[in-house]
Amino acid sequence: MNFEEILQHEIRETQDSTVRDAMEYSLMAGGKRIRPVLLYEVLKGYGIDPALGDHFASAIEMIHTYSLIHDDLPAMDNDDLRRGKPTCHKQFDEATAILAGDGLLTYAFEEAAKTNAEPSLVLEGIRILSQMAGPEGMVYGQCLDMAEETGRTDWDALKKVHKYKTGCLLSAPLMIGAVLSGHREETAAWHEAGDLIGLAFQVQDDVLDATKTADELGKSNSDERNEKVTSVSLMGIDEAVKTMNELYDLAADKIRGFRDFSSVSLIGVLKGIQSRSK
Ligand code: GRG
Repeated sequence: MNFEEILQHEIRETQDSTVRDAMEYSLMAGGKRIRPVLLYEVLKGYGIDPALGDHFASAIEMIHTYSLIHDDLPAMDNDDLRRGKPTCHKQFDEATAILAGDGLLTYAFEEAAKTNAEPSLVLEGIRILSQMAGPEGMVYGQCLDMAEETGRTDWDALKKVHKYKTGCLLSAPLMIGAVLSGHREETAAWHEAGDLIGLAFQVQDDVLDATKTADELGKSNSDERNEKVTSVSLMGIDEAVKTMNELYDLAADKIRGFRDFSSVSLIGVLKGIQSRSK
């Protein structure tokens, strides 16, 4: 089964319900699957069969999708368009979208626990996933972003928001890949690589938001509507593009430095992300 088939199969294991329809609707709406790809690439780089990461890759994509569903809700960014389709609460209703997010978040941990590896490695992977997604990670970033005083005031504050809100869930697959490959001692360094990728990815998102239409991106630009400070509004488009490229280069340098790791393929993927158009 390819990754799309795995995701669809796993979500259909849950009870037949409107919430399952909503989870499946958002999960299978055509995301770029960057986080799963990062996990598979770390396993491959360490010479491990990527199939070992199937359940964690699915879990991370479920958590990512939950975060998008909840972020789009009227109480948060109030967006109508996601992955080129009506957002979950527009397609279904608000209560169903809240439950779909809750369902994806919870089911993700059952999914991760199915991993057929040494139990202590699976447990450490689950701990990392929880830490990166929860109130020490992505949820903290979202909280910083929502608060006037801790939100996007200047570049340092913006970097902090992105480190948690975006970086943590991009670090998780890298760190979990290292753990499942038996390189637990490298998780802190992979976290640093993920932070760099996260910041680069977010600056790139700001550049794309400033230069492309909602139709081209398949999502609405709520930062502009909500008058949020972004890297482009702070430093201008040319400087933002320069910063983004520098950050991707720093991430690639960091990845080249890992011992016993064949970095060519992951760096190729990183170059692909750097040249993305949505
Ligand atoms: C609701 C707890 C909670 C957190 C929400 C993910 C998030 C935090 C907010 C979404 C808005 C945003 C700009 C997040 C930054 C991360 C980001 C750029 C997400 C989009 O990721 P892609 O481009 O999306 O990988 P696809 O659709 O391709 O999977």
